[in-house]
Amino acid sequence: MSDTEHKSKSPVNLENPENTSRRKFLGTAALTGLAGAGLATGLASLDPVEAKEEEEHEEGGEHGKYEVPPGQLDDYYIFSSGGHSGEARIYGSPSGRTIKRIPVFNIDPMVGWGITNESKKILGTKPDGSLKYITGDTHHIHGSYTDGTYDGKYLWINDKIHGRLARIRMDYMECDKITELPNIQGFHGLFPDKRDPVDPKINHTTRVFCGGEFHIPLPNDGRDMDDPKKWACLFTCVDAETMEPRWQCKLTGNMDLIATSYDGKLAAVNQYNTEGGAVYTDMMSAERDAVAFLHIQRIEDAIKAGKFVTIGDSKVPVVDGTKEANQDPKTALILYVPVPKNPHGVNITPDGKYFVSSGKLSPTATVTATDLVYKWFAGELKEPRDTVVAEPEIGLGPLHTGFDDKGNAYTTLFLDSQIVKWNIDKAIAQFKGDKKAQPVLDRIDVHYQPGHGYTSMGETKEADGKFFNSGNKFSKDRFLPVGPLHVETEQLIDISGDKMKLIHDHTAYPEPHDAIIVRRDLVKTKQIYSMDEFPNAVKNFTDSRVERNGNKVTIYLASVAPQYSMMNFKVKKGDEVTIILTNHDKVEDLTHGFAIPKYDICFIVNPQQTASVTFIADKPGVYWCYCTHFCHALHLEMRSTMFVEA
Ligand code: K7E
Ligand code: CUA
Ligand code: CA
Repeated sequence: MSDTEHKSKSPVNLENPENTSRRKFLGTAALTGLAGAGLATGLASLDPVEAKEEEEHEEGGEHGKYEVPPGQLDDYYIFSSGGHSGEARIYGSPSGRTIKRIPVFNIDPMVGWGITNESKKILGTKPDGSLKYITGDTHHIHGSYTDGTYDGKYLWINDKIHGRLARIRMDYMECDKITELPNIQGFHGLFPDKRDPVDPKINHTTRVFCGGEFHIPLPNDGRDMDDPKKWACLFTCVDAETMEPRWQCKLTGNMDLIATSYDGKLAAVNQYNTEGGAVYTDMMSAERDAVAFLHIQRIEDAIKAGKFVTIGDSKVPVVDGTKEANQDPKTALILYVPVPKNPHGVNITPDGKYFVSSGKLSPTATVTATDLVYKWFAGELKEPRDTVVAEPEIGLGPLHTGFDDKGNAYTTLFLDSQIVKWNIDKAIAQFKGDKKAQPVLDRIDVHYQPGHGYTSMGETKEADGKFFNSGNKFSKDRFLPVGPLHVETEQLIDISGDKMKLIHDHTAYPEPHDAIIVRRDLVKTKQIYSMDEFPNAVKNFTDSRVERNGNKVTIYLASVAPQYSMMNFKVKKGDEVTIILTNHDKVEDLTHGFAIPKYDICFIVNPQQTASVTFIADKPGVYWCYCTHFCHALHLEMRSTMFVEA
């Protein structure tokens, strides 16, 4: 794209009649507020038609419906990954306001994540007590299901770097468990199942599926380093409650994204490296790669029958899902459906009938029918490709697809910088030979280079066809310049009508990938902890004390605004000090902090929460422990003193 093209898409270029969306947005509440700042002059010079439109909007016309005025709440939560920031995020939609950042694989001094003993236990430590990893790369985040829709219980999010799966409990919106997957590298796609593959009574998530993207020697202990043909990728099934890996399956080729069927029986993964290439040119050598469908029940039956191996130190059973071992459809664990080379993304339609995978290098999307996948597994189809019911041309660089409630798909086009709306039934008719069928219904420019795109409730059977969010990888001229590192653009699009309408841009600190848009009534959070959840809670103010056991000292502290329960405490140089702090305040939003200068301690305690830290008191002197989180008119006075005797 040339520079001039970018300029023509700039929001401040009011000359360009095509770019009305930003003006519409400004035309509502912002217009009055910004009048006199020079903007009003610009708007006044619009042609009469445009100006009239502005008036309509100002009178609370159609654009007013996207506004979330002060004091009102959004209709949706957006739960987003944070890329190599290692965190998860929550936005409100349609406003685009950032409401929370949830530290997961990263360190966050604001809450003390990676600093408190409680968070270190979840993150995992080395024998010396330091964190095992301090980096993470989150791409995909998905919620737990009951009866085909979100139940508001858990979110799961991946760490691509170290191959870890994290769980976030949605009542507190905090990470409560992290599992490192054995014998994989580059854990990319993840998806929870939606019901049990066998027992129809279990209609909620019990398993989370995780795809390994990078081929490695098995085990990766120094063997086979110069023989990439022996390297492989594993698919892992993790128990949703215990978070322990249940089983793994070895595939031919790698795994990118994952989607699960609504009946609990299938997991689909797209594969761009069926070649098993160790260099990029090899990964591009085959004309076709694949979308693989894993038959969950058959895999679990194979494990029950003892048809598995274990790898290295891991006790997790591994079944053989490679092509060679699965030639007979009637017993095959996996169906490999050839698709145009190096596909990206796989998503299932809200009615559960079709899986859609994007071409990435091919301008097509491939639609596979769920019922035909079962027919193949029953031995009733000749070829794996017979499960494909459509392959429409939709545009350049297709990546990810969201769905509405009317049978339409919305796919991000990375190279075209567009979202394309296309109709699945029309694509199927065209594939069958109907020359008049035109699957593509609409296109809209986004700014720029979209990765994931997702619709409101679009990954559930309750897809509502209201909004599509485009997660754009480049923002270039959309925001004030701030040096070489650009923020990402999230663009909200109204998909309720025939034509897509761009509503607004909001910023996202690099680098979100995927997200889900969840109706707010499905999310029920608690604003105050229960003190009983913390076995080490300092339950009474009068329990405050210093307890010594050899050179181990425990400080029992409580907080009530604006004071800590002990004005000071003494330890000796060389002591291993543990400070346990329980916040006794019960008032919503009344959080206290606790920082110790020179000891690198900083964390918070929310209402009724307990947190603890352990450190060696290696520096004698006077250290003011102070409250970092604004809590009271006397917040600055809220302090205690640690005396470290030489
Ligand atoms: Cu397309 Cu990691 Cu989901 Cu990024 S992946 S965009
Ligand atoms: Cu307690 Cu600030
Ligand atoms: Ca390939």
